[in-house]
Amino acid sequence: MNPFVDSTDVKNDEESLRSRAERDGYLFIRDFVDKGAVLEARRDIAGVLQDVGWINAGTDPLEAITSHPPHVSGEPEFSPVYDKVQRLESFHTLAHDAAILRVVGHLLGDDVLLQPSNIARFIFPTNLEQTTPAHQDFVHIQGTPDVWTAWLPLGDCPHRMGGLSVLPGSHKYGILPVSRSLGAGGLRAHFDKIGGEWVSSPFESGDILFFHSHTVHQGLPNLSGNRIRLSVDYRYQRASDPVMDKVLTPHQGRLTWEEVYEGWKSTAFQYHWQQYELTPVEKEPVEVVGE
Ligand SMILES: O=C(O)CCC(=O)C(=O)O
Repeated sequence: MNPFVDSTDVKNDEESLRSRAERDGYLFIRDFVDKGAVLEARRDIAGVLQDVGWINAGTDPLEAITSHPPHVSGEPEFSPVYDKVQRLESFHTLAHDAAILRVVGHLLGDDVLLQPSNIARFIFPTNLEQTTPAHQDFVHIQGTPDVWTAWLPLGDCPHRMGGLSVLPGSHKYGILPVSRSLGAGGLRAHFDKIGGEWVSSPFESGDILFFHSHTVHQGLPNLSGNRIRLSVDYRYQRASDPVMDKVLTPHQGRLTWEEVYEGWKSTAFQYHWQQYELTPVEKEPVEVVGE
């Protein structure tokens, strides 16, 4: 697979970042996010996964070695574990990384809202048919098309661990039809009318991928054999644009923010969206091909 266009050389050049984002629908920047904060989130999430036996006992949790049967989002066993991760301060704090906010500020202007519903992923190295299908985030998050997702692995993510790939320029084709699929989100975009080649690159800790809500992207299979891939995805939009009400709750909607914030050391980022007068909108039904 061809590599991402690497925008590390223009990471401080607002004009170039905007024109590349407009041209390709994504930006890939190396060595960008505070690695200490990435490591802290990895350590905390891996700690939760080792406590529940998903990462092997007696191994270094940071290695995320597993011989546990795979779990995927949506299964009853997954939810309580996911909710423990949703309570982690380090996981939510990373979304406020100053470098990330600078780039999304360049792309969106100065009233940037981090959608509170931050997402963590733990992708097992088995049941590869559950790899995230090609999709556009807008179908799931709605509100406004002007949303940029920041996807970053928590730690190195060489090709054998998969990662994320994008179809460059695909954000210019509007919303594509979808049908049911396995994998995160459960909907696969029909992107056949879009030409071009998928791109991806191995990630190292601190590297980041930004993409537009209409950009078609997909997970790559975790072929590592015995390691869980840990990643996070955070979404940013203008506070003055409509925001879908569901993204204002903790992801998957089971916890309250009071429960999430219990035991946090700092209040600095709690209820951060309440500084804005938001315009929440309800989710529109999604039309699914074949139903
Ligand atoms: O990490 C994954 O497998 C999927 C991530 C994704 O699709 C997203 O961030 O929108």
